Amino acid sequence: MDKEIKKKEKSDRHRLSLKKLRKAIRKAQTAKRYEHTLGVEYTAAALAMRYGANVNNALLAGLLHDCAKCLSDEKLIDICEKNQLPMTETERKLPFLLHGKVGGYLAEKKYGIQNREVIDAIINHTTGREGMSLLEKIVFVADYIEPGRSHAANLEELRLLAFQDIDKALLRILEGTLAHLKSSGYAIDPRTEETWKHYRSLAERDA
Ligand code: DGI
Ligand code: FE
Ligand code: FE
Repeated sequence: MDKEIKKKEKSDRHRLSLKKLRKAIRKAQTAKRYEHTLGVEYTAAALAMRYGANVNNALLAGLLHDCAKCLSDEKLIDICEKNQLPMTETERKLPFLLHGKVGGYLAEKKYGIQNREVIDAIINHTTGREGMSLLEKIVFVADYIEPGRSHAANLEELRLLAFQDIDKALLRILEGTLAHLKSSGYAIDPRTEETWKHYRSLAERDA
């Protein structure tokens, strides 16, 4: 078969599977959450174009990042216990923090994702982690700046910064999130704090 036709068929298959996945995710989420999901999907793709990451992986990770967000606390804990996914103390206290980890698990087992980078971007999208890949940073930032978000602090500035310097945007989002969590008295997952310290020290080193 002609090489070009083969290539086209391959990309069409991919588009079809994105379409099917969207349908499945729409069923698994509330209307509002699904709207946020599409916002993250397209924003992640735009950031991938800007920074030279794989656009299809960005679409997939954006689409699936909150695939476990609409599960109850009990269900999140149950999935972790039944599948030997380790839980931290903070996660037991605040089970919503598990939706990344469980989301990564479901992306692989339920939605058939095999790409490790995509799965990691889903797992780490709430707390971040030290040494994030470009795709992980993209999903983390897209989650915060997508067009449907309206209550986050300094959104306009951060939306611009995200397309100028993704590391600076990442650090600013972490700073803002931690300040908000601390002032509201919420429990903080050690990973959120570690991510912030790691990227702050990198920024200081580069200054
Ligand atoms: O699922 P989304 O709402 O789209 O976004 P997300 O997965 O980034 O979750 C956002 C919330 O998670 C946001 O309100 C900040 C919060 N968060 C992030 N790290 C921590 C945290 N909440 C607590 N209590 N502790 C953390 O360490
Ligand atoms: Fe989330
Ligand atoms: Fe989200």
